[in-house]
Amino acid sequence: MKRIIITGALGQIGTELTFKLMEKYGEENVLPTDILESNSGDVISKHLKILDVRDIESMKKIVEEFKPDTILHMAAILSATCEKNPQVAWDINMGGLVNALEVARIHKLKFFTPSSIGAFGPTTPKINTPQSTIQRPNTMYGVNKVSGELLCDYYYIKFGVDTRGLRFPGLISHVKEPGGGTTDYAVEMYFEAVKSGKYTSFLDKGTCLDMMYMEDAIDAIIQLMEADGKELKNRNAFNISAMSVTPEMVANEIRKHIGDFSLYYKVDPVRQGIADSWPNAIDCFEAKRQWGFAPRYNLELMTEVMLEAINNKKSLIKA
Ligand code: VAH
Repeated sequence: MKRIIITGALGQIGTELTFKLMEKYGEENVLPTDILESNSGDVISKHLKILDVRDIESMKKIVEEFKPDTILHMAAILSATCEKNPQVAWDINMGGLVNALEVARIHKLKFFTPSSIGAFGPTTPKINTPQSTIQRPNTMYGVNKVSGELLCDYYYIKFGVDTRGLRFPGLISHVKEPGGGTTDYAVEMYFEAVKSGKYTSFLDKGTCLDMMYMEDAIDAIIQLMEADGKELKNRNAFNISAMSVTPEMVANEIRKHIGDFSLYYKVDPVRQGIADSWPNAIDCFEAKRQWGFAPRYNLELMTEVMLEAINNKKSLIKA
């Protein structure tokens, strides 16, 4: 990768990914795009171009002007929001993906888009979920992710587009909070622990899901995209995860820093249903073997970093 265009650059992953890529490849070689505007005054807002990924003509025009060698297609609607309006979700998630793949094909771009543990369903083995296994998700988000994985593999086989993808677990970040996800409870818990010392989880006690700190997710994207394509036996998409946690495990780790933190439960049946259809702990052997995936953050270190960063934000706001 030398010159990169990103869609969904204002999203939870897109934001930190854009900052990291600008640092690594140079501000002038990274073009952030998003359907939203930004007046944050940061380096993303300085370079941001407005792009609705359903508008292929605008996408083509931006690519023709910027001349990237890579497109990182991050624009998507997350799991819980997809269930609120599945038809719009299909339109954005799949319409946007087809457009990005077509632009990659026409302009011979290297291509990345995220998949998710959401690409698995209730009949998928829940423990040590294999790289290749049953994928019958019963959510619109999962249908989008499985269809997306198949479409990206098709563009590689049929047109030779260098497509690559990662099945992300729940991603925990403090730079940009997520929106509309099922795993968002974990991020909310950290922020509420600092803000009020208590949190009411919309997922039930004992709900075990794969999670990862955002820095590991960003590093994994760059590592996969810089890997030698000839060594990849899989492409769309690799299982990756750093930990399998329940709400009470996160709360117990928070209590090592905020002793009187209280966790309550008010289960949201929609998001509980989504979470129950996902695996508990996926197997990441192929990512480790084929391109050296090696997450650095476990629950203990992630909690330390999250609480420190949120506390710093809080003191900055107070100052
Ligand atoms: C979601 N954060 O909750 C996303 C992710 C594995 C979860 O795909 O929809």
